Amino acid sequence: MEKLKFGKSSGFFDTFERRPGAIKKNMHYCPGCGHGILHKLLAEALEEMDIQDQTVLIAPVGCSVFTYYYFDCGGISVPHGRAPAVGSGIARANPDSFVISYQGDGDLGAIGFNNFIQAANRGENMTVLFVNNAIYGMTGGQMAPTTLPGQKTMTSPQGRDPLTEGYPLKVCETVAALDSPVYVERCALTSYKNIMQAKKALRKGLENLKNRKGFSLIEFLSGCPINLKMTTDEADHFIEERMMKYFPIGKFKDIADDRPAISKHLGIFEPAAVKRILYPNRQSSSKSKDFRNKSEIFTKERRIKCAGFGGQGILSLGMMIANMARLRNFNVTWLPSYGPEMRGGTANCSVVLSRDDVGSPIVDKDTNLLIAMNQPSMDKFLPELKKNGVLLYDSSSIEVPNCSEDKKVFGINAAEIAEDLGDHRVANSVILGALSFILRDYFLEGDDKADFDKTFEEAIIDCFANKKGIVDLNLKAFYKGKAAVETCF
Ligand SMILES: Cc1ncc(C[n+]2csc(CCOP(=O)(O)OP(=O)(O)O)c2C)c(N)n1
Ligand code: SF4
Ligand SMILES: [Mg+2]
Repeated sequence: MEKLKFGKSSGFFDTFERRPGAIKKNMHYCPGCGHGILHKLLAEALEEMDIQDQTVLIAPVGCSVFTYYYFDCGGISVPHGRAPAVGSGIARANPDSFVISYQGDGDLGAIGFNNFIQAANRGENMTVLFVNNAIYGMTGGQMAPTTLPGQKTMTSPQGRDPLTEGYPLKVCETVAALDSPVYVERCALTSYKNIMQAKKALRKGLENLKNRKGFSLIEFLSGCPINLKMTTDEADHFIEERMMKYFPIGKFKDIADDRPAISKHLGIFEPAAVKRILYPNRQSSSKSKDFRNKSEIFTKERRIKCAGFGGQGILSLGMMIANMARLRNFNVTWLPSYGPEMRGGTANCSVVLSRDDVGSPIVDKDTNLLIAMNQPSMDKFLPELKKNGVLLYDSSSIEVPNCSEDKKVFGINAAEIAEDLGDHRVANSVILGALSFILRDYFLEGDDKADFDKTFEEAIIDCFANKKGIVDLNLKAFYKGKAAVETCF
């Protein structure tokens, strides 16, 4: 008899501090969502098998993208469909780790199918947890590779027509036909009996990881009541009466006991060469390693957020600022955010520079400098600007912000200046020019005033080192930006 548990498993964090906003105790899943049930099973298994410290849980895009909010184990978020590729790297570079790839049907069956099937065929030491809810949940209910014939979705309003869209992808059946995988089972997250079977299958998949048996796949037929426009009971009924007919539950393959523990060849691994490629030593040409800018402003950690639309060069803008800091011997982090949740919206990056170690690369409150290049970014990030913080924005497209007196606010028509220079993509360098002027006039002291123009120039040249053709245009944009802001203030 299974022991009933009411407490929260220590496979989860006590409170979900990584979750933004005020709610720190509950998950973000809708009522009746299969992800919530599977999360509970997984957290309990991690705790009971005592494998939290070695487990790396990889979550790509989909409703389960935020697993790192919840599980107290290693976690990596990866681009859509790429978990089996990243997992292969981890499993090979660190064979002591237990790699779990947690994927939805859109992620695994559509954009990521080749990554998935190749990892299965190579027999990587990983266990894939495949949540099949027959729909793209996160994006609002589009047809997935596993959507049933006749099933209505946003993108199949007349019902999936197999003659046009093909038949649903039978993932377990396909993987079971390969030689490498050792364990393949399909379960359903519906009745108590089915959930207990899912629990057993999950344990088996994790045991296989522990024993290095290679590739295991467990599929979980799962409810997405909100997108199916059903109650939770109706969604369970849909799984049991319709999905299970097409996707029968049961074990498709279990040959783990007959397989020896695998040991993959590591290949030639030269840590020094990897370091050289990833972190080329680009020391400042004009300053020694001991050089320190003396201005007061640099005595504290500085937290910068650059934000705008994708395609506006936001990430390069942050990179240029980070480079500038590196060239003057600051410790610096640059963290891009592409917004996995949806297309469009804001792209942003966080830059933190400090003379001491940087504690966290995330800038989500207490921003010292906000550079906003579109209205949504301004609306979203202005509340995070600290007292006495500096706001620099592109006045070509953003309304004059309504912010408290304690902020220093600078607007520059960066997009228009960039257009006049013949390339809208250099608006980021125009902004950088404005920033250089603002720093020099308001925050730098003594020799630093002259040094900083030089630093910005070096940073631009460094940033575009591989695209020499556009260095001159960006330098021109930089000086235009500087001149423009000089005449305004
Ligand atoms: C490269 C890329 N393409 C498309 C998207 C949009 N997108 C986000 S989630 C998703 C589908 C997720 O469906 P599924 O894997 O079934 O997960 P579920 O939310 O149903 O659990 C898509 C297409 C994206 N974020 N990135
Ligand atoms: S949209 Fe569907 S898959 Fe996503 S959390 Fe809600 S029920 Fe779960
Ligand atoms: Mg799905």
